Amino acid sequence: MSFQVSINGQLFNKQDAKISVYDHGLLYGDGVFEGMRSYGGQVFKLPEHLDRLYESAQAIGLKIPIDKPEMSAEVYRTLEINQLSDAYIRLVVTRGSGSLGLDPNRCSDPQVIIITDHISLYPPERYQEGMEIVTAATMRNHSAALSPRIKSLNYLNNILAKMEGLRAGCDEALMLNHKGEVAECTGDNIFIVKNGCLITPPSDAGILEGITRNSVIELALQLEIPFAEKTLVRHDVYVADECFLTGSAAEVISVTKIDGRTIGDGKPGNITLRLGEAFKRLVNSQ
Ligand code: PXG
Repeated sequence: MSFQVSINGQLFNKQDAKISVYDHGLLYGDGVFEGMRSYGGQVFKLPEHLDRLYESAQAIGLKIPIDKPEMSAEVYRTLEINQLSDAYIRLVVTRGSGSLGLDPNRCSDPQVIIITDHISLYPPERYQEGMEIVTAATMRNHSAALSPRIKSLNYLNNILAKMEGLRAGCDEALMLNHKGEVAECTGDNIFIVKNGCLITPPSDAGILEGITRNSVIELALQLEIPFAEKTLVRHDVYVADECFLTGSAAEVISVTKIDGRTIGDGKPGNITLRLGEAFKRLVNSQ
């Protein structure tokens, strides 16, 4: 089935959904995006995703031509047209087409694109057995250069690290910040468990503050699992009892090996499993 894509509120067949080669989104990665999921027809944490999208746009001085209620309605309209209930949703806003020069003021037609499709997850055995990751040599963008809090169309930093992971035979790679502290993975946030305490790097470690991350923190509080935001270094991950990643695409996935070292007993840990199940209940209960 060919899904319909919404561009500025108009629907196009997938193969006809096109934007200009003069769009600064293409020429310079000048734009913002969100990756979201729907479960049973309900978009998980849509208001939070829209807040982050509009904040990313604000941070790069991009005025999104429609407001949040209009955006929300268009997301649901696109899902319904495509008869999708459990879906992956990619919201993209580009700077629009301009001249061949950096000046964003020469772009006057930001493009609002909504793509809905099936989700492509890691294979189920990855969830049961846990995944292996490696630390990438590519450091996470320095927040004073390009804040990782902006979910921009320029994802080369993450792609370069992802390539290192793939080259090592892994699906994800850990990225450190310029101080050598643990930041996050290329498209997921990272948590560890040590002596019963759940720990994740703080937002000033240079991370995208994931919406799944925030949901998992809330679940931990509800389940009375001790939690702390704390600066982590690679050593902390090496000696952790458990480790897992969170993201809209991955949900909650255990990490059982990093840089060739087995984490804990090499199996998804108890707290990871409890939070993974609680997260599943949460997304299905909406
Ligand atoms: N860090 C980075 C760098 C990300 O890109 C996350 C953490 C997790 O955030 P959320 O809000 O999803 O919990 C992300 C999310 C894709 C795709 O198709 C990317 C993400 C999410 C969904 C899809 O590339 N990145």
